[in-house]
Amino acid sequence: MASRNAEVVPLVIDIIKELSDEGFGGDYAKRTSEKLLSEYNVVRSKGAVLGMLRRNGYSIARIKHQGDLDVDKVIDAYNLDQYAPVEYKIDWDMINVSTHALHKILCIGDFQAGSLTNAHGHDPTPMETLKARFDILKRRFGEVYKKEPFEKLTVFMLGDLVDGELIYQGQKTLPIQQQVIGVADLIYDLIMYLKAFVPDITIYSVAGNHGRLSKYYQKESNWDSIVAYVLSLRLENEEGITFDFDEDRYQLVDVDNWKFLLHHGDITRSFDPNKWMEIIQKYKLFRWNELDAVVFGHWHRIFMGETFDIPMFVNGTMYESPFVQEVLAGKESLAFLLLTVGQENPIDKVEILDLRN
Ligand SMILES: [Mn+2]
Repeated sequence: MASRNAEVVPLVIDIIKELSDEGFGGDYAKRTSEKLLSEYNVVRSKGAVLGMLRRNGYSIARIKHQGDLDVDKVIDAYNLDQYAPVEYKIDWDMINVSTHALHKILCIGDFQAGSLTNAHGHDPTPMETLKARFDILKRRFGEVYKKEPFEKLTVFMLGDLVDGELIYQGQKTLPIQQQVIGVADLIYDLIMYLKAFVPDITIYSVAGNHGRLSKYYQKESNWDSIVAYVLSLRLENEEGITFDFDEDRYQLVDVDNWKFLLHHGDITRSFDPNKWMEIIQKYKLFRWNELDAVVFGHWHRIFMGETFDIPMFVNGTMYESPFVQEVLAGKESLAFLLLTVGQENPIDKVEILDLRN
């Protein structure tokens, strides 16, 4: 009977591969934990399964997408000594005019729903402010679509859907239930609107830092995950809509055979692309040759660049933040990215949906 974690990890990986071959959706960690007990008599909770994977540089998404993992090889490959130096450059050339526009990716998030403070001071009706911006987003999307219709849409929800409650001193917000219910309604409404244009929609979501339940960081308890989960249930029976719910803060998702790493983007305290890449490496999450593109939110500022030839995108926001404008001395982008999936490159066109008016 396998009992040490080192012996259990390969078992876990096999089970997850098996489950994804069988086409099961949903909660892989829970199913794996159940299967470990029933078939191998090994007791590991769902949390322990996730923890084991993380410590060994895996995630469920990665295992699902990487059929032929060799545990020992990968652990060797992630040796700390082997970090390559990080290079960083912006390559604006990658933003070309599209040749083919079948499949687009809409990046949304950083709504910070329910914050009573914005760059202009006190906002007594933040959900109304937000709704007005959602209306602008719908209009922009409609304009873009009319110019260049497409058949498939992927939506990346990049976290900070809510502003959270009591996560830092002096934070002024609507009660969390109003944030959660309000933003879930707005996103649901948006998805149904998008569906009227594009009948085939796939949605992925990662949780943000503002979704945490207190000022202390919790990896697994997050309001953004709850909003995403509720949305996945509400959209479950909608024909043409797939919501791939995963509570992991990292997701490696497959879009037309390109592998996109999604993360909220709060893995450093500064807007520094070199640091982001360094940390993605340090976390031993993925090897570079397994990634085709990286997408972050969090920084409220549209950014496009590349490292090791991997394109990287940071999305904008819908929220005029006093923190970004003053504390980070930055100018936020009240705009969302609409990316066109390419055939030769993961992305061969970038459109910016201006949400100002
Ligand atoms: Mn954030």
